[in-house]
Amino acid sequence: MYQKTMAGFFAVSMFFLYLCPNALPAAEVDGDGTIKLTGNIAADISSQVSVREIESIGVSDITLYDPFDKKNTLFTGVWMDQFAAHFGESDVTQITFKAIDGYEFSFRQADWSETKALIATRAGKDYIGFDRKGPIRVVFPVYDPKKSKESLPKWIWMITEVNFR
Ligand SMILES: Nc1nc2c(c(=O)[nH]1)N[C@H]1C(S)=C(S)[C@@H](COP(=O)(O)O)O[C@H]1N2
Ligand SMILES: [Mo]
Repeated sequence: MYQKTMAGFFAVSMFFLYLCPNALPAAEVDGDGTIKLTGNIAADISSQVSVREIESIGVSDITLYDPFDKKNTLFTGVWMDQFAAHFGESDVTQITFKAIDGYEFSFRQADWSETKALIATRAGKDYIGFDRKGPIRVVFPVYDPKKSKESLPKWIWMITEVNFR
């Protein structure tokens, strides 16, 4: 009887979660997740860097419009130009971000020196897991919906590797 009740409870719970997956809280993550750095990385930098180490170069808190969530969100992260200067060799002209789903996006030096791009390590003050487009993602303080076709592909998320050239 007890077992039958428990099995029934389990089945109902699973069905509920199937109907509303958002009832599950987002996975808890800390800043210990690591990103692989490849290519022309600076001499004193190791090929595996944690999200916390990325933040150690100095973070900014920026509230910006997230065109995917369609709402304003507080992001914390480092500016791409500072990221390039710290982790890349001094003559780096291109940075390629690679995501866990195989998506890649390359930025040229003009992209990060002329346009402000934030490498976000947190959203709403919390570290972000893959389920929230982390562990790091690229976001932009200025979003122009009229130029969405060129700009949206730059919003790469679920980044696991950064290559410097
Ligand atoms: N990791 C990852 N980031 C990504 C993508 C992706 O497939 N994977 N797609 C890019 C592209 S081409 C666009 S237009 C936007 C929006 O993708 P979506 O319309 O599939 O949500 O996210 C960008 N960032
Ligand atoms: Mo796209």
